[in-house]
Amino acid sequence: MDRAYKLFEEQQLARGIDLKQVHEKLKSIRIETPSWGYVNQGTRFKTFEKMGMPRNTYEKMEDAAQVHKFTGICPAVALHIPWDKVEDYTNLKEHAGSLGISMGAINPNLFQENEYMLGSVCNIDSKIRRKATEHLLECVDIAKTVGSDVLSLWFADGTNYPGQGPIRQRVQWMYECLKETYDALTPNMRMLIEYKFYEPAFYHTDLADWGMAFNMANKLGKQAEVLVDTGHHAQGTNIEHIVAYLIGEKKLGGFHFNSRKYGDDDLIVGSVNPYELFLIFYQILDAAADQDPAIQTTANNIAYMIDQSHNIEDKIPAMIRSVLNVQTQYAKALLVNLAEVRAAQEKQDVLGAEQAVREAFEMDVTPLLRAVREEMGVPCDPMSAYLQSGYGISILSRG
Ligand code: LRH
Ligand code: MN
Ligand code: MN
Repeated sequence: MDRAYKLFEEQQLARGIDLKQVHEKLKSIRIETPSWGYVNQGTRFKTFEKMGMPRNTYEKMEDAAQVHKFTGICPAVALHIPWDKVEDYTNLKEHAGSLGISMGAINPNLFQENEYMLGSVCNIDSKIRRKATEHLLECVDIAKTVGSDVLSLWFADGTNYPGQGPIRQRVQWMYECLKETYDALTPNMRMLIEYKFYEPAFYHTDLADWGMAFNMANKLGKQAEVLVDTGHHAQGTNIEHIVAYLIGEKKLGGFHFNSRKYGDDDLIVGSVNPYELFLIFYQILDAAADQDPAIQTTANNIAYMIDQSHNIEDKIPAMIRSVLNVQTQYAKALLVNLAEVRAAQEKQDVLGAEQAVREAFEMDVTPLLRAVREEMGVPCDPMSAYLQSGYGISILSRG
C-alpha cells in the first residue's frame, strides 16, 4: 500500500467514512458510453474529418471496448438507430461480446429524416406519426435482440413560430405513440424519457422540461422514467434539485452526462462544472442511504450514460477523460459524511452543513482511485496507459 493511500485511509477513518463501502461502490458503478461519441462530429458550422474514425458500428464497438479496457467501468455502449443500423443485430451483439462489452440503451432517432421536419410523434400528419411509432417499435425489437433493457427517447419535436402547431394536441399525439411503444416493452425493460428546452425547435419543444417528461412518464406507467441530460437546461437551473425531486418521486431513470457553458455544448463531462456533478452524486448517494427501500432502489438503479460529441479532440481519450471525471466526482461524493450533514441540518447550522458537503469535494481522491483501480486490475492511470498502448495509432490505417 503506498504512503499516499495510507495517509488518505487514516484521514477518512478519522472522519468516520466506511472505506470498504467506498471501494465497493467505486468498483460497481457503470457508465455507458455513446456510439455516436466515437465518430466525426461538429457544430452546425463544420464537422471536422479525422483520421482513424470507425467506418461502421462494429468499429465503434471496438473503440468503445478500449474505454472499458482501460477504465473497467464502461462495459456497455448506447446505440442510436439508424445511425447504428446493421443487417444482423445478433451478429453485432456477438461481436461486442467478443470484445468484452454489451449493448446498452437503444436510442430511436426521429430527427434525421426529411419527413420529420415538422415533427415525428407530434406531427399533425397521422401517417408520419405512424411511421415514427413503427420506428419506436422497431427499436423495442432491436433492444430485445441485443439484450438491452433500456429504450431511451428524445424527441426533436417542437415549433419555431407561434401558431405553427396545436400545442395541447401534439402532446396527446405523443402520448398515443408512446403508449403503443410502452405496451410493447417486456417487464424487465425501461423507457427513459429525455427533455430539452430548445433546439432544434426554437419557439416551443414538446417535452421542454423535467416536469413535462415526468408527467408523460407518470401517465405511461411504472416502466417509464425521466432521463436528465445535464446539457438540457436553461442557464442557472439547479440540476441537483431536479435529481433529488425525481428520486423522491421514484421517477429518475438515467443521465446523459456532458458539460456545457452556454447551450447543449456536449463537451467533456465535468470539464467546466465539476462541482455540479459532485452535487448530483451527493443527492443520489443521500437517497441511496434513505430509510425508504423504494427510494434506495431508485437511487441504485440509475442508468449513467455519457452523451458527448467531441468535435475538436481525439474521441477515445476524450471519452476516457469524461469517464474519469465522472469517477472522480463520484468518489468525492462518497466521502460526504451524511450523518454529519444531517446533524448540522438538525441544528439549523447553515455554514456547518455547507462545510460538511464541500469538504468532501475539496479532498484529493487520487490515492483512493489508484487503489481501487489496482483492485480492479486496470491501469492506475488509465489515460496514460491508453495513450501508450498504441491503439490510437493502429486505427489510423482505417483511413
Ligand atoms: C439531444 C440529445 C439526445 C440525442 C443525442 C444525440 O440533444 O441529447 O440524447 O439522442 O443528443
Ligand atoms: Mn442526450
Ligand atoms: Mn443533447
